[in-house]
Amino acid sequence: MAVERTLSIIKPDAVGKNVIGEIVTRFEKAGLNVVAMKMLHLDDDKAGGFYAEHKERPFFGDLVSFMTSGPVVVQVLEGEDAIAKNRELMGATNPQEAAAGTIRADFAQSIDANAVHGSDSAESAAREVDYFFAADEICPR
Ligand code: RTP
Ligand code: MG
Repeated sequence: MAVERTLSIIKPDAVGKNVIGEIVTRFEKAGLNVVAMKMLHLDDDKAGGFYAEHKERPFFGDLVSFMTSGPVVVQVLEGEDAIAKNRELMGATNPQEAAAGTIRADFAQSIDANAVHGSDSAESAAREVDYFFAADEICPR
């Protein structure tokens, strides 16, 4: 399996619950390395551009409001099969459908306030990492 990079966001609900460290620990214990990390408070343009693929969806306005409601932590995770591994650790989008022991099952409230984002494909990962990080902000081990 190939070493990949994926973009992770700890969303405003999880930052507000003070579980940044608990979430990062799950990545580290699963063998994913944090190779870039920063805290940001997104504005409408930055959040809307990030979720541009969902612009026509009925939930887009709520999604942007939620993602700008407080600070987020954006990270680049690197490791074997990182994209799928991160999605597995996150659990289903709707926390009520998320498998026991996943981040969303343990920390998320609702389909809107669902604790984390993770890139869903190699193409999204490349775009999303570039969206938040310059090359010299990424520190491979
Ligand atoms: P994310 O992009 O945040 O990692 O989440 P995801 O891949 O699991 O889900 P996605 O389909 O990309 O949707 C992005 C975010 O939009 C909200 N959403 N609401 N009300 C709804 O039906 C609905 N569907 C999606 C969720 O907060 C989801 O994380
Ligand atoms: Mg998505």
